[in-house]
Amino acid sequence: MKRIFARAIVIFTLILVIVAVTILVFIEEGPMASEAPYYEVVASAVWVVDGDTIDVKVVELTTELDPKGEISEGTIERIRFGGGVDAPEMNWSSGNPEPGAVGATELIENLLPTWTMVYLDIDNLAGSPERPYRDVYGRLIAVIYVKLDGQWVNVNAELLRWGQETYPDHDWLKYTYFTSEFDANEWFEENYPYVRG
Ligand SMILES: [Ca+2]
Ligand SMILES: [Ca+2]
Repeated sequence: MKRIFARAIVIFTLILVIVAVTILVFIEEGPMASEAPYYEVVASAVWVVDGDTIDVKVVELTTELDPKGEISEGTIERIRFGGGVDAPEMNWSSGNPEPGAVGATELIENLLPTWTMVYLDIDNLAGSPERPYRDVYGRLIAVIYVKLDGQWVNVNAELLRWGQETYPDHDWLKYTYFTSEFDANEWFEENYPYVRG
């Protein structure tokens, strides 16, 4: 009787271990994890300029890009968030930021501490044939992805969602009239994978 009891405990323990391991594996690889998004440039975050602009150091081009875009490894680039999104202005010179500007900047700083690896989907429709991918200030237009605890996150979408929720008076989609590869409306679709819950 004692031996049967001991054997039952062993089997029960084994089952517990198997269940625990299964749960752990599921948490690691489970529904939280998402497939890598498409991107063309891997870079390292250097500096957050404001809620919709960051500086990065280009690490690697993962695909061939138009040489007229002049994106090359090892250079510092200023990235303007694509998809028509806009964060309020910091107004550095007057020291009088618009409502939501400081919060937006802090949101991006928290998502992208210096040297965070970022993955850029460059806006292939931005700029001109002579000077593709860039706006009139020479900034690259892109969607910025970052991997947070195994979850791929679209930083542009995070900014937009946070902004519309927290500062609804600001026009967070001010620049959708620009020709763009990206449609920010897709980032609000129910099954859109690259946003946090
Ligand atoms: Ca802005
Ligand atoms: Ca692209």
